[in-house]
Amino acid sequence: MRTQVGIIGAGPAGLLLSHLLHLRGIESVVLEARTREQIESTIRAGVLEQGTMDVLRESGVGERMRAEGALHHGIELAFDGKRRRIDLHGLTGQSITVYAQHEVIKDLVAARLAADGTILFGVHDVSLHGIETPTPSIRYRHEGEAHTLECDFVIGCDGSQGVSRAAIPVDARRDYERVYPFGWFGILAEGRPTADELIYARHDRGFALISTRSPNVQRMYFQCDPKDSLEAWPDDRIWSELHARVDSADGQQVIDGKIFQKNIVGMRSFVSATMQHGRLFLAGDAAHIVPPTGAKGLNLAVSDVRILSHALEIWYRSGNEAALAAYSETALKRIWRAEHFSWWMTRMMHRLDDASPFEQQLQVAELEHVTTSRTAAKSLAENYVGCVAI
Ligand code: RFL
Ligand code: PHB
Repeated sequence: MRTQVGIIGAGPAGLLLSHLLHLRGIESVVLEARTREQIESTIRAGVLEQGTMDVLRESGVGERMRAEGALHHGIELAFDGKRRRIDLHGLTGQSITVYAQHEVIKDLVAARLAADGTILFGVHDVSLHGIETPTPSIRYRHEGEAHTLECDFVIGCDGSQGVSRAAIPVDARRDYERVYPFGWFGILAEGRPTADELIYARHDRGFALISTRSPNVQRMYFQCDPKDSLEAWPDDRIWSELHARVDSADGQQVIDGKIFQKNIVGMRSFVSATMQHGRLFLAGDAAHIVPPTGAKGLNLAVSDVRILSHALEIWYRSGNEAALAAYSETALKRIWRAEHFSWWMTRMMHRLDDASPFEQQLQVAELEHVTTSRTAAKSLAENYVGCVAI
């Protein structure tokens, strides 16, 4: 089989890239290891920046997001028994939408299939060939048979566990990494929202986050040991931990409900630089990971493919390689900004077991500062909504 752009991975990066290329008249094929049902039901991110909403809307896949997503104009920071609001819209003129990542995936899959796009689900044994030549190819197995996809470019959108990054020789790239000694325990629960906006809570017992999915389904997380087991956390223990960490002294309480899903995720910061080698380009989690405290991962995947789709369009229209050659450098500026913000939020909000009582007081002092100084709050807000100058 032959196409113009071969894309590995049908996460938000791969699907959106395929969709944006199609709108620019460029053909692509997406190869995905999992089934359609699996990618459409995996629970992950929830917060879309204004820029992400704009791309989805402008490219014609924002209808359900607009109708079913919840527009939030602020977030709350809870610490020392109180809650303080960061007025995102008042400080930046921009807001965020809470709309689940797997709903974005459903919208993108539907758009690609409606346009007769090719997404092959359940492929395996994917390998990359000839990426240093003008005629790269991807070999894979699908429905028991071996195939080769020949293309002009290979785009690795296969997430943090994919095969694409490893195709860049080690002496041509540098990996930067930080692994955090804690994880997040995530739950989905039936019930009404605890508050109108997301609550990020710092407590001596550890971090907690109250998010939402719909008026009847709530998403909550709390800091845990990454090696903890789901069995160690019966529902009663989860609710008492969330109450202990989030309830405020003036009586505002987390609203309990029936828990129907539990998971534990580790926390890591990671950047692979470069994001390009020959005719291979990396986008999204394949190239970088942020801890979820800044809600940046999905938004970075979107900004990568937005830059890449423009650069590919220029190449196909004029043969000019300058934008493609600048892709890695252009994308990495925004990525490092998000890496710093995500690390900073993580460090400010989590219980750090190696922190001295002095450093713990510094966390509270920093929270007091970002919630009382307009300048500091504005910096947090600009980073959170994604409109910071880079
Ligand atoms: P994905 O979504 O991991 O998709 C990669 C796809 O590639 C497939 N794949 C392969 N296919 C073929 N051959 C192979 N060899 C393959 N290897 C892998 C996989 O099956 C998969 O379908 O990467 P992508 O597209 O770069 O998207 C990145 C985002 O998914 C990720 O950054 C976010 O979910 C991170 N994240 C958040 N981001 C936000 O912007 N806002 C948030 O509120 C937010 N919350 C979160 C998050 C991530 C979380 N977890 C689970 C780490 C909350 C959590 C708890
Ligand atoms: C979520 O709703 O899943 C979510 C929200 C904010 C974050 C991370 C995850 O920072």
